[in-house]
Amino acid sequence: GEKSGIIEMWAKKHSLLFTGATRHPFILSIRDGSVDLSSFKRWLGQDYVFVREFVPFVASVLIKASKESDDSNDMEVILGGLASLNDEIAWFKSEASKWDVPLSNTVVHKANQNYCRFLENLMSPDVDYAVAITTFWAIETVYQESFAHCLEDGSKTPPELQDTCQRWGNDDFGEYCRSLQEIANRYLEKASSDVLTEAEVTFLRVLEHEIEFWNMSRGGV
Ligand code: HMH
Repeated sequence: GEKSGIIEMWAKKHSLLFTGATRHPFILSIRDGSVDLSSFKRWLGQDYVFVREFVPFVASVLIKASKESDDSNDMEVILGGLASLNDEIAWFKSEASKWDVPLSNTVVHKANQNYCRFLENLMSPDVDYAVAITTFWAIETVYQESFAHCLEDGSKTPPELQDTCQRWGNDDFGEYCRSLQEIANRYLEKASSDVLTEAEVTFLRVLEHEIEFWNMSRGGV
């Protein structure tokens, strides 16, 4: 059966916040079909900005992996993640033109700015690989679990939003998230207690930023 690692333990320990990020009212509104399309468009424009900031963060994780990793397959997993971000940026451009969402001169909302600043701080070479890979896992997993929920049997996701949900909710993306989880667990297991504390706190910060991002998309401040 599945071996339970530190990541699974933290997800259980902080299940209230984890569920807050992966079952947010914005996601539930996509799933039940009641989503306000102006909210969806706001999310689309803001997430494009976020993803462009996410690329250098993932590149910094790749650099850490290349220096510290004892398993050459880690690099392939992260490199695959970077490659799919290349597709993702192209997808955002075509999706935005479909929805008439301008991608230039986007006013970046406060929650998005805060999230991007948080990522920027984590790009420092001083940040431990275990912390960085845990962060990367958490960011991808929130989207995977959120959008997969909108594709489950019984969901009433509007057809025009299916493609968005598929992008992060598909099984291959789920498999990729499990690979990141396996890498994170492996490094957390050999981390010092200080690094473990830092990784756990950073995981919680990701969940909070994700909730704020959904709140912003839904039309909060
Ligand atoms: C805010 N979190 C946010 N945007 C994303 N695209 C992802 C996670 C997953 O890549």
